[in-house]
Amino acid sequence: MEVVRRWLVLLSMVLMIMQSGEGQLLENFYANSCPNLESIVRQEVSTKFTQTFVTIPATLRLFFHDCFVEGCDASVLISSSSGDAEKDAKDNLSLAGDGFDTVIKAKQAVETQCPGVVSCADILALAAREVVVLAGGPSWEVELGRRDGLISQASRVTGNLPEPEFNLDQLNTLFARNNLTQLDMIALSGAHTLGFSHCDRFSSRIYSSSIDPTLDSSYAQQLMDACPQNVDPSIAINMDPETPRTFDNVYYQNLIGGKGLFSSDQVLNTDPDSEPTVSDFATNPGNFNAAFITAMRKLGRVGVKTGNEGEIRIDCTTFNS
Ligand code: HEM
Ligand SMILES: *[C@@H]1O[C@H](CO)[C@@H](O)[C@H](O)[C@H]1NC(C)=O
Ligand SMILES: CC(=O)N[C@H]1CO[C@H](CO)[C@@H](O)[C@@H]1O
Repeated sequence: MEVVRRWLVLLSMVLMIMQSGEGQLLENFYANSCPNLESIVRQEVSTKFTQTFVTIPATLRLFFHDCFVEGCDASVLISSSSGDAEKDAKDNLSLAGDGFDTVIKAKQAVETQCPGVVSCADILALAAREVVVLAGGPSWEVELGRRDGLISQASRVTGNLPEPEFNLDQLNTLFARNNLTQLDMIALSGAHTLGFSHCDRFSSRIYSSSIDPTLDSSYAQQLMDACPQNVDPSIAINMDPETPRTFDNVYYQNLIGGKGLFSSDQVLNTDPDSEPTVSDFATNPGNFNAAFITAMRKLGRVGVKTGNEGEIRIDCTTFNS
């Protein structure tokens, strides 16, 4: 019996090592090492939110940009004195500073209780969940155990983020590279139910030789009023014209009404391949929420570093050494 018992102990140890070696994320990763982690992050995010609503869209978008460049490893948070880190890339110019500030503050609060234990990448993943909940969206369990990356370069952003002019094939190709399906991509695009866009990101739809025919005409007029030609480039408008501060499925209803702000939004309804999903999400908020949760958890697995890869950054904006 003793021999069998020893074998079982050995076997379970081997299985544990194999599991950690496989780079699996776990929901209870910090259960022993930082048991109050989730409540600390929740507290810091809600404090930041009482200061500015921008906390919500800025943090959600920051998570997406982090994951699509080098994987979800907080590479987007690095500051470089020479201005060539990931966040300095052209595609990142419009990332709102409040998303960075949210993660930096939450990390500082976490460090006081669990120094050197929790990655910035995990704090960003938790903060992204918190802001969705604060906006009235669904909640979910966040998988944890990511390590912070050691590379952050503006030049490595090129080609890894979607452009607002993308068609369905281009969107699907880019998301597939990140192990995300068309269904995931349509659900994640629902994040555009929140937040702001600068006028230049869609002005070609209203100021070319003809107005984009997939735009509802009164919405097109509204966009021209808000964004006259040669407008101050810092002007930004709501991406969801109906319920801009609520995480809901109105984004999909807008698409059906010709009120998708970017071509990459509107195409989800005009392309017959994706239209049935838009129609489903527009009428069944529960289906949208479930698909969004699945997709956010999958997004959170993209390119993650685990085990002894990368590092646990002390200051989210700089590499440890
Ligand atoms: C499907 C392809 C996507 C494209 C082409 C796209 C493009 C854009 C663009 C051009 C902006 C406006 C930025 C500005 O002018 O300030 C924006 C904003 C935003 N995007 Fe996306 N995006 C996509 C997917 C996503 C995903 C997957 C998420 C998150 C899950 C996301 C979250 C956001 C949020 C929350 C904002 C508002 C940011 C703010 O108010 O600070 N986007 N997106
Ligand atoms: C996609 O999934 C495969 C199989 O699990 C994995 O090896 C690969 O690293 C993943 N790609 C990304 C970008 O996460
Ligand atoms: C939020 C943030 O840090 N955005 C930066 C993106 O990159 C430009 C160019 O370096 C900076 O000016 C922004 O501050």
